[in-house]
Amino acid sequence: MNSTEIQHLIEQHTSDTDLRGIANKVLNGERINDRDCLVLYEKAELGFVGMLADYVRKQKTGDVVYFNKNIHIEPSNICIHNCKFCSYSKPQGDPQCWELSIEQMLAQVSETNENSITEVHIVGGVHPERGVDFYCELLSGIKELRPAIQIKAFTAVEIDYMAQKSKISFAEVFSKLKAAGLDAMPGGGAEILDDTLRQNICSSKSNSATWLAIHQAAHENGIPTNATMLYGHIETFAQRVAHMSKLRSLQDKTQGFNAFIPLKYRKENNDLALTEELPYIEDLRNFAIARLYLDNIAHIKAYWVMLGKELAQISLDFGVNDFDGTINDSTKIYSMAGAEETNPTLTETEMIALIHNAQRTAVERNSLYTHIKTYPQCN
Ligand code: V47
Ligand code: SF4
Repeated sequence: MNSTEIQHLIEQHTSDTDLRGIANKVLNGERINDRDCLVLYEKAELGFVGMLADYVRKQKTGDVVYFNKNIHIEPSNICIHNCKFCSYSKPQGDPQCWELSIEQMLAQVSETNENSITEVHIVGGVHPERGVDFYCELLSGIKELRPAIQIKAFTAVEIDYMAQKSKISFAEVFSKLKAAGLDAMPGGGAEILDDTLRQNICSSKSNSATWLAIHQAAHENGIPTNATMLYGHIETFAQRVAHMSKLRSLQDKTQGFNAFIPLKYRKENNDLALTEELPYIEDLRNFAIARLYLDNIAHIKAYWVMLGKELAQISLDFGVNDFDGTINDSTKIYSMAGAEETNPTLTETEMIALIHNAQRTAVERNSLYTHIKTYPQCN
């Protein structure tokens, strides 16, 4: 639909003046403010935000849906923190904990066929005995084995611990990791950037200002990053808006965020012990509202492993333009929390079919969003 058709529909079906005003802003290419965003969360129906988000997505990135070919390496699930929503971390000595040696992790990379992946994604628990030198050895080992592979690694929480353990600044941590082969950073550890809420759900880990300072330092040192938002637990709509507002302000300064990734809280095996998960309609509304508010972040990513393939495919009509990677059954973070995909893997052909079946063009990208190959739909 073009903007005139959308305008016409809204005039016919929406009497709420706040919602009409927000739609006008979006269709005129104006930025919506925090109050507008809260109004959308509180009042807007899925069809309303979906139609607008689809329009904005088309303007920004056209019909392209990005994916990449990657594996995840999870070095250890031993963690000094004890976040209530985490189903993954275990204390040292627990029968369910693991810690992989550098040799074991390099073997995971060697097992992939040459040229079958372009990215290794590395995230794990904050292991008390592992610091920046250990991780530098891992990164340089991967680059020695496969120089063309890009490495997207470490949440801000892991970077915070590396800096504390070695008593160096975030910039110094990035300089070492970059020299060893770090290309980009994932968006984990953000949860909700509200310190009162963090005290309740993840009290010991990096606070909001630290998370933001680490991403700013990454951007200033030439490392692009992603940003996540863990939603659907005990946060309010206002806290979601404030979270995205902090990300939007930082992005105005640095332009260093590549993608925003809403992560739906999954309830199995964790101490938050909520009995309900959000209905799908709320996941879709959340994607759409994020697309409307985060006007300066190019990509909205649906992490299909957590959402399931079908919901991820539907999300393409609600502002999403990125599907993350093929993953190859290499992550446990979500399966342990009750995610849809218990053995997540998609072949390249399946990924392309998922995108084509949603009438979109599939584009393989690398970690920095450089196009590798376009797969147009064959009608
Ligand atoms: O920070 C932990 C989340 C994150 C649960 O940047 C949970 O490309 C839902 O950040 N229910 C780590 N979520 C994973 C992550 C990520 C994943 C994929 C791609 C990228 C990227 C980043 O997982 C944590 C936390 O927010 N998480 N427990 C749970 N029960
Ligand atoms: Fe540790 Fe991350 Fe789990 Fe928190 S979410 S306990 S930081 S692994």
